[in-house]
Amino acid sequence: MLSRIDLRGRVPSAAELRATLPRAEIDVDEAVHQVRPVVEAVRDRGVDAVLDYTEKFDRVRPATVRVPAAALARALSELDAGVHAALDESIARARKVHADQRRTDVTTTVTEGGTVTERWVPVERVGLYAPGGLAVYPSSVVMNVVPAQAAGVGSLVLCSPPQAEFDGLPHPTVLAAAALLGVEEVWAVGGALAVALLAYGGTDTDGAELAPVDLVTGPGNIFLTAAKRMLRGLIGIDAEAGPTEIAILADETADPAHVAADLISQAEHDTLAASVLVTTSEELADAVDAELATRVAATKHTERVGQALRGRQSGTILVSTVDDGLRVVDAYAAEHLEIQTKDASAVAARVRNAGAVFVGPYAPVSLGDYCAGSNHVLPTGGFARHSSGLSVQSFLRGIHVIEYRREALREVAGQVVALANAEDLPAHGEAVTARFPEGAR
Ligand code: HSO
Ligand code: ZN
Repeated sequence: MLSRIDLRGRVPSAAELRATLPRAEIDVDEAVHQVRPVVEAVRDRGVDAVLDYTEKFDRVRPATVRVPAAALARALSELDAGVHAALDESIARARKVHADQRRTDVTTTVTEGGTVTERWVPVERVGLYAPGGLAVYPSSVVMNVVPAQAAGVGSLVLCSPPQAEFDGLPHPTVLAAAALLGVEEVWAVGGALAVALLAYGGTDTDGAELAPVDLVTGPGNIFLTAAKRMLRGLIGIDAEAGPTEIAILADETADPAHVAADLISQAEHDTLAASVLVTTSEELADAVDAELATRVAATKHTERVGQALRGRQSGTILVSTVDDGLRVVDAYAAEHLEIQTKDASAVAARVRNAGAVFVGPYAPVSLGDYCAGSNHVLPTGGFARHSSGLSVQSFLRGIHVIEYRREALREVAGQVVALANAEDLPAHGEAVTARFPEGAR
């Protein structure tokens, strides 16, 4: 089922690996082209444009874009008891982990009377996005809201696409998750429209105001990503999210049934989702293929999963050693990386590039999707080489606060002047010497 690349006996360079490894080609710039008129319409005509396009894209025209408080309360009261309990657990675990991520301010005494403090300040107003589309994502509400709240963000607004079958409200489980987390401001708007409305703000049909936000986070389709890329600067954004990816580094000790089940679990998201197995064992690769054949036929979303696994973005890579496998997974920089080898912890400790690492036989990616306590909004498309997943840090800015007394400034006045003159910016130096009319030394 999975295509194969045999790298045994040779270890390509990182650059060569990047070119060889399977990966979906996603053209966000082309999508920017397509969303530009949509974003500009929202900038110019606000909620009217949102509603016109929503009617076209989502086949529904909500009476108001802002979700009424009563709808949130109703969604929570009607939430299935089992799902309610599961969301409670997911929220509690995520809160536990994210509370520990809070940064403390650090003051460094550089010289007597001269200090620099790094002060961590939450972003003031944040827009969070939970996608609709092929699935429903209350878990993404949790993964966005929990770190923002733990960071101390004062003003949070959640957007999720309106659903025709729910009278233009977002999915009730998404609303219930928002209510459970204490989010009161929810707007029924999806994709590029949501990003544009969050960036520019707008006035609802009943006069309710959506104040523009400073930062937008959360995964979505390529059009949402394109709008984020287009509006970056006016707003901050998290790492661009493409189709989901799982890579598994496995040796002969891995259980092929587990490996196959995990590869399928993420293929279930999207026909463009990537499932990549990197293994030292040809026997394991064969056994995983056999498992996939029966499991894909038996799973609910057979079509979608089959397409994702057969797509050019998925495949098996055979390597000679676990060391070579590490080189491969580092070059790939997966959103999710599972380590299913002997001494999995030691192998995992050597990974350099991954959005999140799942260690050993009992940490499948779907644990992290819902209930590990970790965040599931993670960098895809190789962005893990330079970006992190969502965390409390995503919602904070570090402000340097500089406090120098007179003598501390005098001490370094000559150096400031020397550097200012070296840059041919003498007025910079004069701003210091002006404070010492008697001469700096
Ligand atoms: N695996 C997805 C998150 C998710 N899975 C939500 C299920 N629901 C991207 O990390
Ligand atoms: Zn998932």
